[in-house]
Amino acid sequence: MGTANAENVTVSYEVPPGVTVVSVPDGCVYDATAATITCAPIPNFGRGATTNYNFVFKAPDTPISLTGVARISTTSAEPNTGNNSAAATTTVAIGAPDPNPPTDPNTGLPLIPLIPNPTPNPTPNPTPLIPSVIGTTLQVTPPTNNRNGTETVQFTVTITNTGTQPLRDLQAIIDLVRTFSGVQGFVVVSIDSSDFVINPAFNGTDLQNLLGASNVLNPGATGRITFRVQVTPGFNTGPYFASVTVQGTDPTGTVVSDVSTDGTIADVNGNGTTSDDNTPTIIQFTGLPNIRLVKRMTNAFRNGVIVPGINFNTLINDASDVNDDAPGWANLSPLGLVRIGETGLLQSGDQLEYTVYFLSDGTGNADDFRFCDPTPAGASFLGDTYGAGLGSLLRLEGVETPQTNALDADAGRFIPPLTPAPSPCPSPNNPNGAVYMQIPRVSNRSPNNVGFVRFRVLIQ
Ligand SMILES: [Ca+2]
Ligand SMILES: [Ca+2]
Ligand SMILES: [Ca+2]
Ligand SMILES: [Ca+2]
Repeated sequence: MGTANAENVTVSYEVPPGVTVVSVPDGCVYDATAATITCAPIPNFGRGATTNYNFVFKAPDTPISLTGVARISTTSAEPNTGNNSAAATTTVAIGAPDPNPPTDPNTGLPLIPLIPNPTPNPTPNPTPLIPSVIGTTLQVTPPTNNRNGTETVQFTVTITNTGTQPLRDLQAIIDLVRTFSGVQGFVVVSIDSSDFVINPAFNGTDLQNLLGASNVLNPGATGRITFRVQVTPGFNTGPYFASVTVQGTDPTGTVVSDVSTDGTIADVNGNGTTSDDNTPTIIQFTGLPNIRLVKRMTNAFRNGVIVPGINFNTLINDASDVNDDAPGWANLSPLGLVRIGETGLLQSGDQLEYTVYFLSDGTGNADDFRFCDPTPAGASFLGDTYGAGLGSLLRLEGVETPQTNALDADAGRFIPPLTPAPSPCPSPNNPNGAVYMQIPRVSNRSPNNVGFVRFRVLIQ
């Protein structure tokens, strides 16, 4: 660190994966998300001076090699800034025989020194280290779909002091940018608590503290914070994973913290500590469905053979229709004719094949997809085109399946003329009959977001 005093000396420690942080000394804060402990800067650190920090960790039950990295840096203004930071790596083999392991006198837990110090430290540690005494849970409601591209999700944070001492400077922190990485946008619309002073400026982005200053949580007490976020998920409907980090300071100055776990019980596994119950809370948006239909004539038959002179293998972009040239048709071109121009090409007794293409291109799946196509006047539905009693063909998720005309287990049916036809059929009187499909879900994800319904009519 050079020859002069060092200013603003900052110490941080990268916690090894797998361990549970039990406590950190006064002035240091554990960020569970970053798995890093950061201590308050020392304004002026004299040349030749030493200090040490003790962190208490609980090792996993199974043998493991734990590697932690301590870093120290200074912002001193001096010519040679290349020596203003340093790092030290320590590796501890958990489970290896150690005849004389260093332990904390209060907790009996092993101590991991921040910086290996070959000389005995003459200064006794003045701060007794105590186990964590805070626990938190996070619940969310299923998002409310506002049907305008946004969905509102309500979070409830519950914080409990399970220890025997009051916790001051209580805080709860959530990074919504990280939580909702991938959405088009979000905005915090409310934050409330009947137990704590909240931070009304909380926005989840640059202001991530849910609580205001000077909140105290007494031993055995529980408090809640509720906030609502309006999210514009776009096509990334989730799942998303949310966690809140809470912390408080006990009367000795020790900062204790906990990462939330899903649900309402902070110590899910009932082992007396909350630091090993950190299951993220899952948020799944639904998005908005959107369906496009394009109907085309795709073949014509006379006496069992194709009527010559008509090219159905054509892709037509109807200028009056915005649906037939949507980008989602890339996986299934809606080939066929909108109209047959030359009169006399088709005649009474010919069979005309229709194909109604469908595309699901909303931000959410199209659930309970219902399709109705009434038979046009001057024509009659042919009920055995794809086999006896199989009058229509459904292409769904790349598979073409003939559909029975009956109302049964498959998706399709033919509703005979003058039999009442349900929505979305335009006329309940159903004068000429109608092809009807009911599909539980049409995915909005390629390639399963396209398909068609095909059938033939007899020209009268
Ligand atoms: Ca926890
Ligand atoms: Ca536990
Ligand atoms: Ca068009
Ligand atoms: Ca059927």
